[in-house]
Amino acid sequence: MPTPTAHTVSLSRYLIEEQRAGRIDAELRQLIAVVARACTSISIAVSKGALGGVLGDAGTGNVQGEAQKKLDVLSNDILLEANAWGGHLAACASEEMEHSQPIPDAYPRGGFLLLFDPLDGSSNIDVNVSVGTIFSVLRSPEGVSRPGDEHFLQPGRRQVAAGYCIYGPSTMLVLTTGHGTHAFTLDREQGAFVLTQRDMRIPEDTREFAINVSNQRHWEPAMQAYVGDLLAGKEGPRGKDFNMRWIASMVADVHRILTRGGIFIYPWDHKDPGKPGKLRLMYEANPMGMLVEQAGGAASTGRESILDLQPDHLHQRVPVFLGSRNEVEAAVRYHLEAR
Ligand code: AHM
Ligand code: MG
Repeated sequence: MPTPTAHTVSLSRYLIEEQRAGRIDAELRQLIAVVARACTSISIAVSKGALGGVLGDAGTGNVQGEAQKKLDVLSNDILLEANAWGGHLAACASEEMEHSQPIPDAYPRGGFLLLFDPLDGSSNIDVNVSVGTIFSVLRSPEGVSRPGDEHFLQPGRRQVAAGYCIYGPSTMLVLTTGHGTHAFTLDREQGAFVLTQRDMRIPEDTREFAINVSNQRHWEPAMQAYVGDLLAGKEGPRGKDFNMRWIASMVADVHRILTRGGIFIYPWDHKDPGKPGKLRLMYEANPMGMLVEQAGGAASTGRESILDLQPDHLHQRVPVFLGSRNEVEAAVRYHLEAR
């Protein structure tokens, strides 16, 4: 038998080998395979664009009062349908639904809970910029036969798997089950994801940051000071020039950071004091935090580790600082010293 090269390991083979090594069980393997299949369907819909009649607004709003795109609704439906009947899940929760949904009584319920942002960055769809699906997997608490919202409220540290699928020039699935972060590229002819990067590593230092600077006047003083020092470049206290990138699609910004380093920031601001940040803990910050930590990076609220937060509700928002470890630690220092 030929020895497998990196590009001959399909996602199915990778998952079976992980199961054989005792790192995942058959149910989790099946769950990840089903999510990957749903992402392949979403990728097909996204790539059809105007030809598929899928662009534009759905004419509805989600639980957070945000206008939904047709593709938000379609992606949510694809993920729900794909995961309903396999017997591996107990319940699903989505950024697009007010409450979690237990698996219908008609099907067997499994031991896991799945959370997802079906199409993150969807404001970018109509301008043909990369978007993606983000997902997080938790264990369903023992002895609970029909999980409700409260059973999802577990710290990110308890995730057993997390990942995203980016719909860009190529479609890629980036996955962790707690043993490194690995990237798979969709081979459209074969209809299969193929391992193209094992063990992604984020450089500890960086000269690149990602933030929506249009919110600067709403930031707290520690943020003003931190970004001010980045912008001061070589002549400032950091002693080096920084480059800036902002795609406004978290999956695309995080993918760049997993590929070449950087820091991604969506801080708290007082534009809308009722909202502690824009990004959602359960669907965005936790899964991205796990992927980044598994690649050697760090993920913080600016004051504490994201993965250690005890969630208090399903759609909770948090400030997010993630990426190159030393840069995240530098940003955290500005916040802690300002106390
Ligand atoms: P969404 O889940 O409604 O798409 O919002 C999340 C997105 C992230 O992908 C991105 O980082 C951020 O919102 C961009 O925000 P802004 O438009 O303020 O730059
Ligand atoms: Mg989102």
